[in-house]
Amino acid sequence: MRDDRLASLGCGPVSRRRLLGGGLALSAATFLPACKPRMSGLLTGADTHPADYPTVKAVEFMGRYLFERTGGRLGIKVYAGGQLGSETDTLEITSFGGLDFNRVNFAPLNSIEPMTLPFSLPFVFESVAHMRRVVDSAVGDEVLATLEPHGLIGLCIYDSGARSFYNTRRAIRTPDDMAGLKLRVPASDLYVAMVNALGANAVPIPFGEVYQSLAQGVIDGAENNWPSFVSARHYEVATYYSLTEHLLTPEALVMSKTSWDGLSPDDRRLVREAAKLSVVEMRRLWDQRVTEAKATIAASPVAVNAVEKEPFAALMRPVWDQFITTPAQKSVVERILAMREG
Ligand code: GTR
Repeated sequence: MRDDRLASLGCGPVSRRRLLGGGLALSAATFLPACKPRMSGLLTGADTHPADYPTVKAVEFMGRYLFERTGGRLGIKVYAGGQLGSETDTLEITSFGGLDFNRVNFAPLNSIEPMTLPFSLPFVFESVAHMRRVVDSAVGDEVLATLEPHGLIGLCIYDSGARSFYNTRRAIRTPDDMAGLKLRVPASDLYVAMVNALGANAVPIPFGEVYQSLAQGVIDGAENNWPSFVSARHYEVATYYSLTEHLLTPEALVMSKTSWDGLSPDDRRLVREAAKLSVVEMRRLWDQRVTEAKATIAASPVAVNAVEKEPFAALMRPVWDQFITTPAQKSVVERILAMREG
């Protein structure tokens, strides 16, 4: 993150060595912010998506709600478009209190907390309705609560539709078509295993670097939902979109525990209330956005093809056993499956 942006967040750079010397284990960032807690005023948020994306709009909706309810004492400024760094980096910054809010996919949370893995399993959700039923149940709250020891307060869960594979080379109809393709995945060992299980080569790359990597031929493809495929302009270079719909993993809005601890009990209740209401707004915007993204693709040169999902599911199934190992994880998976209709 650029120093002037850190400064605007009230942060000064601290060297990795100093933090490690203080006994903190860091993974990605060389410089992390040392920030003053902002208990009131304009709270900050990060999102990898552009300013008009439903997740950004939903958090801004939340900010307006807080602003109105507190007579202007609290508000939220979202730094959109990945301008503060990758989701992995901004999560680290959030957990140290350098950012107040962060909207991320569950994928980068997988490496932080194993209890988030059940939501990222391939073909675990049978439909968007099933995913919404699960995240709206106690399971959603329980999984969000597991983030607290990592310095993150899980506030709510947003939709992310279905992720499918797209690439620059050929239509994917059967797993054989995946052979040898270099496919970008988010920073999650589960995603790497899932894509490699299909015979492709998984390449973890931050979302913000995917367009360039596709355009330069560093990778052949990636996987994502309709809105991301369009808004990140990946469809301009990857002209085969194959409807594997292997993941219906949702996304999370988290708050820094440092910032949370600085709020009064009334403000905490208000933040939770605002987050809950933002889910309703997000789903409305999301459904619209999926329709718009599909229309954009229909009017583009992208070839979309249907896929028989069973052979993909069968090859990906072993990653369930590889990543779901503890009784607590198994119980969440069982409860997710029990909420299926089919
Ligand atoms: C999107 C998601 C982002 C990010 C991205 C990715 O669907 O909304 O948060 O995780 O996928 O693939 O990195």
